[in-house]
Amino acid sequence: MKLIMAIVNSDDADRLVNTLSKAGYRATTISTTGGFLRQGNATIFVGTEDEKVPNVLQLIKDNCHTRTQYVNPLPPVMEPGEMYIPSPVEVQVGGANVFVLDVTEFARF
Ligand code: 2BA
Ligand code: 2BA
Repeated sequence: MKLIMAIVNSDDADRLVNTLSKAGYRATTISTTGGFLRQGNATIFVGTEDEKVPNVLQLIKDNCHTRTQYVNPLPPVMEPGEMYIPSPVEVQVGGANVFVLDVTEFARF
Protein backbone atom coordinates (compact mmCIF):
# COMPACT_ATOMS: atom_id res chain seq x y z
CA MET A 1 0.00 0.00 0.00
CA LYS A 2 1.11 3.58 -0.66
CA LEU A 3 0.22 6.98 0.72
CA ILE A 4 0.13 9.64 -1.95
CA MET A 5 0.64 13.14 -0.62
CA ALA A 6 -0.18 15.81 -3.19
CA ILE A 7 0.35 19.53 -2.55
CA VAL A 8 -1.98 21.34 -4.94
CA ASN A 9 -3.46 24.77 -5.57
CA SER A 10 -6.48 25.38 -3.33
CA ASP A 11 -8.56 26.18 -6.46
CA ASP A 12 -7.90 22.68 -7.87
CA ALA A 13 -8.43 20.75 -4.63
CA ASP A 14 -12.23 20.38 -4.70
CA ARG A 15 -12.36 19.18 -8.29
CA LEU A 16 -9.55 16.72 -7.65
CA VAL A 17 -11.16 15.27 -4.52
CA ASN A 18 -14.51 14.92 -6.34
CA THR A 19 -12.82 13.13 -9.23
CA LEU A 20 -10.94 10.82 -6.86
CA SER A 21 -14.09 10.03 -4.93
CA LYS A 22 -16.07 9.29 -8.12
CA ALA A 23 -13.28 6.93 -9.18
CA GLY A 24 -13.66 5.09 -5.86
CA TYR A 25 -10.60 6.45 -4.03
CA ARG A 26 -10.65 7.68 -0.46
CA ALA A 27 -8.98 10.97 0.29
CA THR A 28 -8.32 13.49 3.03
CA THR A 29 -7.65 17.17 2.44
CA ILE A 30 -5.86 19.50 4.78
CA SER A 31 -5.32 23.24 4.35
CA THR A 32 -1.63 24.03 4.19
CA THR A 33 0.64 27.01 3.54
CA GLY A 34 3.58 27.12 1.12
CA GLY A 35 6.86 27.97 2.82
CA PHE A 36 8.00 30.28 0.00
CA LEU A 37 4.93 32.27 -1.06
CA ARG A 38 3.27 31.93 2.38
CA GLN A 39 -0.02 31.44 0.58
CA GLY A 40 -2.67 28.82 1.20
CA ASN A 41 -2.52 25.58 -0.70
CA ALA A 42 -4.08 22.16 -0.11
CA THR A 43 -2.48 18.85 0.72
CA ILE A 44 -4.44 15.79 -0.30
CA PHE A 45 -3.66 12.35 1.12
CA VAL A 46 -4.74 9.24 -0.72
CA GLY A 47 -4.03 5.80 0.69
CA THR A 48 -4.31 3.14 -2.00
CA GLU A 49 -2.95 -0.14 -3.34
CA ASP A 50 0.39 -0.06 -5.16
CA GLU A 51 -1.09 -0.93 -8.55
CA LYS A 52 -3.55 1.98 -8.40
CA VAL A 53 -0.87 4.63 -7.86
CA PRO A 54 -0.36 5.39 -11.61
CA ASN A 55 -4.09 5.99 -12.02
CA VAL A 56 -4.22 8.33 -9.01
CA LEU A 57 -1.19 10.22 -10.34
CA GLN A 58 -2.92 10.59 -13.71
CA LEU A 59 -6.07 11.99 -12.05
CA ILE A 60 -3.92 14.47 -10.11
CA LYS A 61 -2.14 15.48 -13.32
CA ASP A 62 -5.44 15.94 -15.18
CA ASN A 63 -6.99 18.12 -12.47
CA CYS A 64 -4.12 20.37 -11.33
CA HIS A 65 -2.75 23.23 -13.36
CA THR A 66 0.47 25.22 -13.24
CA ARG A 67 0.11 28.88 -12.39
CA THR A 68 2.45 31.80 -12.75
CA GLN A 69 2.80 34.05 -9.73
CA TYR A 70 4.93 37.09 -9.04
CA VAL A 71 6.74 37.73 -5.79
CA ASN A 72 8.60 40.78 -4.59
CA PRO A 73 12.06 39.80 -3.35
CA LEU A 74 13.10 41.08 0.08
CA PRO A 75 14.53 44.63 -0.21
CA PRO A 76 18.31 44.90 0.09
CA VAL A 77 20.05 46.79 2.92
CA MET A 78 19.96 50.45 1.87
CA GLU A 79 22.34 53.33 2.42
CA PRO A 80 20.75 56.69 3.34
CA GLY A 81 19.49 58.42 0.21
CA GLU A 82 19.32 55.23 -1.88
CA MET A 83 16.03 54.23 -3.44
CA TYR A 84 14.80 50.65 -3.97
CA ILE A 85 12.39 49.94 -6.81
CA PRO A 86 11.05 46.41 -6.32
CA SER A 87 10.91 44.25 -9.43
CA PRO A 88 8.68 41.20 -9.03
CA VAL A 89 10.15 37.77 -9.77
CA GLU A 90 8.13 35.18 -11.71
CA VAL A 91 7.64 31.74 -10.12
CA GLN A 92 5.86 28.72 -11.59
CA VAL A 93 3.64 27.11 -8.96
CA GLY A 94 2.41 23.53 -9.19
CA GLY A 95 0.20 21.99 -10.84
CA ALA A 96 0.95 19.46 -8.10
CA ASN A 97 3.93 18.39 -6.04
CA VAL A 98 3.45 14.74 -5.24
CA PHE A 99 5.19 12.40 -2.82
CA VAL A 100 4.47 8.66 -2.81
CA LEU A 101 5.29 6.97 0.50
CA ASP A 102 5.39 3.32 1.45
CA VAL A 103 2.79 2.36 4.05
CA THR A 104 3.89 -0.32 6.51
CA GLU A 105 0.47 -0.76 8.05
CA PHE A 106 -3.11 0.46 7.57
CA ALA A 107 -5.76 -0.10 10.21
CA ARG A 108 -9.41 0.96 10.43
CA PHE A 109 -11.02 0.38 13.83
P1 2BA B 1 5.63 27.47 -1.90
O1 2BA B 1 6.68 27.05 -0.92
O2 2BA B 1 4.82 28.68 -1.56
O3 2BA B 1 6.36 27.67 -3.31
C1 2BA B 1 5.70 28.24 -4.43
C2 2BA B 1 6.62 28.24 -5.65
O4 2BA B 1 7.75 29.09 -5.41
C3 2BA B 1 7.22 26.85 -5.96
O5 2BA B 1 6.32 26.11 -6.75
C4 2BA B 1 8.51 27.20 -6.66
O6 2BA B 1 8.28 27.52 -8.04
C5 2BA B 1 8.93 28.49 -5.95
N1 2BA B 1 9.84 28.21 -4.83
C6 2BA B 1 9.56 27.60 -3.68
N2 2BA B 1 10.63 27.55 -2.87
C7 2BA B 1 11.62 28.17 -3.52
C8 2BA B 1 12.98 28.47 -3.21
N3 2BA B 1 13.52 28.08 -2.04
N4 2BA B 1 13.71 29.15 -4.13
C9 2BA B 1 13.16 29.53 -5.31
N5 2BA B 1 11.88 29.29 -5.67
C10 2BA B 1 11.12 28.61 -4.80
P2 2BA B 1 6.26 24.53 -6.59
O7 2BA B 1 7.66 23.96 -6.59
O8 2BA B 1 5.33 24.01 -7.62
O9 2BA B 1 5.67 24.26 -5.13
C11 2BA B 1 4.32 24.56 -4.79
C12 2BA B 1 4.10 24.28 -3.32
O10 2BA B 1 4.32 22.87 -3.07
C13 2BA B 1 5.11 24.98 -2.42
O11 2BA B 1 4.61 26.28 -2.11
C14 2BA B 1 5.18 24.07 -1.18
O12 2BA B 1 4.04 24.30 -0.34
C15 2BA B 1 4.99 22.70 -1.81
N6 2BA B 1 6.29 22.03 -2.06
C16 2BA B 1 6.96 22.00 -3.24
N7 2BA B 1 8.08 21.25 -3.12
C17 2BA B 1 8.10 20.79 -1.85
C18 2BA B 1 9.02 19.95 -1.11
N8 2BA B 1 10.13 19.44 -1.67
N9 2BA B 1 8.74 19.69 0.17
C19 2BA B 1 7.62 20.17 0.77
N10 2BA B 1 6.71 20.98 0.12
C20 2BA B 1 6.96 21.28 -1.16
P1 2BA C 1 -13.86 5.84 6.60
O1 2BA C 1 -13.37 4.87 5.57
O2 2BA C 1 -13.80 5.37 8.01
O3 2BA C 1 -12.98 7.15 6.48
C1 2BA C 1 -13.04 8.23 7.39
C2 2BA C 1 -12.18 9.36 6.91
O4 2BA C 1 -10.81 8.88 6.90
C3 2BA C 1 -12.47 9.75 5.46
O5 2BA C 1 -13.47 10.77 5.45
C4 2BA C 1 -11.12 10.27 4.98
O6 2BA C 1 -10.93 11.62 5.46
C5 2BA C 1 -10.13 9.39 5.75
N1 2BA C 1 -9.68 8.22 4.95
C6 2BA C 1 -10.15 6.97 5.01
N2 2BA C 1 -9.50 6.16 4.18
C7 2BA C 1 -8.58 6.92 3.58
C8 2BA C 1 -7.57 6.68 2.60
N3 2BA C 1 -7.38 5.47 2.04
N4 2BA C 1 -6.77 7.71 2.18
C9 2BA C 1 -6.93 8.93 2.73
N5 2BA C 1 -7.85 9.24 3.65
C10 2BA C 1 -8.67 8.24 4.08
P2 2BA C 1 -14.49 10.85 4.20
O7 2BA C 1 -13.73 10.87 2.90
O8 2BA C 1 -15.41 11.99 4.46
O9 2BA C 1 -15.31 9.46 4.22
C11 2BA C 1 -16.29 9.14 5.19
C12 2BA C 1 -16.79 7.73 4.97
O10 2BA C 1 -17.43 7.64 3.70
C13 2BA C 1 -15.67 6.70 4.95
O11 2BA C 1 -15.34 6.28 6.26
C14 2BA C 1 -16.25 5.60 4.08
O12 2BA C 1 -17.11 4.77 4.84
C15 2BA C 1 -17.09 6.39 3.08
N6 2BA C 1 -16.35 6.66 1.85
C16 2BA C 1 -15.39 7.57 1.65
N7 2BA C 1 -14.94 7.58 0.40
C17 2BA C 1 -15.64 6.63 -0.26
C18 2BA C 1 -15.64 6.17 -1.61
N8 2BA C 1 -14.83 6.69 -2.56
N9 2BA C 1 -16.50 5.17 -1.92
C19 2BA C 1 -17.33 4.65 -0.99
N10 2BA C 1 -17.37 5.06 0.30
C20 2BA C 1 -16.55 6.04 0.67
